[in-house]
Parts: sequence; C-alpha cells; structure tokens
Amino acid sequence: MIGDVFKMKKVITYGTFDLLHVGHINILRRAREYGDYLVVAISTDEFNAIKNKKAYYSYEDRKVILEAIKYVDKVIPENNWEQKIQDVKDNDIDVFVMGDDWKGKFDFLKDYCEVVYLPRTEGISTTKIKSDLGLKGKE
Ligand code: C2G
Repeated sequence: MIGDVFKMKKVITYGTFDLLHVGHINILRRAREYGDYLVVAISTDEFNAIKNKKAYYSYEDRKVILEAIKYVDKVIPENNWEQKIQDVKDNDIDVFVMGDDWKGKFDFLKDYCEVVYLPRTEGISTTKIKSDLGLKGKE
C-alpha cells in the first residue's frame, strides 16, 4: 500500500572470526538470511585476552576481512560481555544469532530481540587449523 514503511529486519552476531573458514562463512550466511542487514561484533584483541583467546590476525585485520564478506553489512567492536543489550538497542536489532555451542548463554536477550542458535559446522575450527599446521600452543 502507498505509504507503507518498509522496516529493515536487522540481525547481529558476535565472534572472534580468526583465520576465517567455512564455519564462519556458514554462520554469517545463515544469520544474514534471518533479515535484510547483518551487524557483526568482532572481539577486540583486548576482549580476546579476557576470553583467553589469542587471535592470529589483529582486530583491524579481522575487521577488514569481515567487511569484505557479502553477507556482512556493518562491523562493530566487541569489547566486553556486557554490551549486547546496548548493541541490540543502538543498532535496532530484531534477531540475535549465534552458533549452538553458545546455546542458552544469551537467552537474556529474548526480552529485546529474537534469539537464534544455529548448528555449528562440523570438522572445522580455528583451533583445528592451528593444530593441523603444528602451531598448537604457539602464539
Ligand atoms: N562457528 C560455527 N562453526 C564452526 C566454528 C565457529 O558455526 N565450525 C560459529 C560459532 O558458533 C560462532 C561464530 O562462528 O557463532 C564465531 O566463532 P568464534 O570466532 O570462535 O567466536 P567465539 O570465540 O565463539 O566468540 O560474545 C560471543 C563471543 O564473542 C563468541
């Protein structure tokens, strides 16, 4: 109808996204399919230290890589565990999507948006890549 206002359905997801692999691409593609616009909050190097993760690529490089993916519309920094509710509000998010290794962990967001946990892609992980390359435990 004339005058109908089209509201973009906005999706958000979070992660480190180091050493990009098909598991990351699969979650980003499926997350984007829940709406029209995907925001990705990438863990900063400082937050990774809190998560006891050491990314091979810096935050800046991981941001450039994610911004080059056609499913990704906007990249923001993830600085802490506490920012998700504010991120949902600030970015007018309708759907929060994470891999199901996080199932249940972010259900508090159900007061603010839809919460979806999707099956992880089997057989691939950044840890596996490092281990297969004999880099396990090395920086
Ligand atoms: N993932 C996946 N399949 C894999 C590997 C990862 O679906 N084989 C998904 C994870 O479930 C997550 C996303 O890809 O939804 C990013 O994974 P990581 O970079 O490992 O992110 P993580 O360390 O889980 O950080 O606040 C939330 C945290 O920042 C999530």
